[in-house]
Amino acid sequence: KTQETVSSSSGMASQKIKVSEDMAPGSISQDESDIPTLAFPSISTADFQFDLEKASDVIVGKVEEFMDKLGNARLVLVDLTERSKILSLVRAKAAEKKIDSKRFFTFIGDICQLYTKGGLCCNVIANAANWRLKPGGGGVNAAIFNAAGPALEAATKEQARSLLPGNALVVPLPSTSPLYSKEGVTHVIHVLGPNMNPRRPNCLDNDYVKGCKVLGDAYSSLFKGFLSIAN
Ligand code: AR6
Repeated sequence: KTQETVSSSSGMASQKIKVSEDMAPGSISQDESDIPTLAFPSISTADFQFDLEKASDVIVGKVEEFMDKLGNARLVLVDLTERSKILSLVRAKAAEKKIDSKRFFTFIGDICQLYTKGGLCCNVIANAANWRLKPGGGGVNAAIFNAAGPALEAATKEQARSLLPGNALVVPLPSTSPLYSKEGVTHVIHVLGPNMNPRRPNCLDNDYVKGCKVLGDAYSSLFKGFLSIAN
């Protein structure tokens, strides 16, 4: 196994784990797969058009708040490319605050293929959902519902039919879902963040006082939901 940890100039680690060809699936360090790990995308900052500077302050503030409640669990902020501005901002701010980079780090990759493509074991993943908790749309919501198959939609419906901004919903993933069997994901947590896009429902019209409050609430609900299944 080769493990490559790239440290940014600011010191906060961005982890990239390479899986070598001779490694059988499932053999990625037994110990690592035992560590409760939540992978989450940056809520509201793409389709919902939330300001990246402000979002990065909220993310780092909330991570800091939850750090001492985590135990041995880990939080991982994920985005698709190494050019991700939100990842750079968060890495720099987390390093400034000296947040433990073993328990919170950033990772580049598709949140639906973190284990098979990235070698990172995450038993829980978060989804930037829509208020109807429906598949489709775009971004990470479409990707997660596609990768999970119909099992996720059915399991979601059993829990709730809609979500208010600032809230999260923990959904146990049936073992028939490919996300479970291939990626080791046991739960998806849907999160509805604040919306600043006038073409989407409940637009906050640039009200960032309310927006930051709702985004903070969304991360609190997400991390609480994760801790309720991690420990
Ligand atoms: N893996 C990791 N990160 C991703 C992936 C992926 N497969 N796809 C996108 N991201 P967005 P929002 C990152 O737009 O702003 C949907 O249509 C992306 O680069 O998915 O909360 C829903 O139905 C960005 O950093 O979520 C809602 O209506 C982050 O995920 C609406 O979009 C969030 O981008 C929610 O918008």
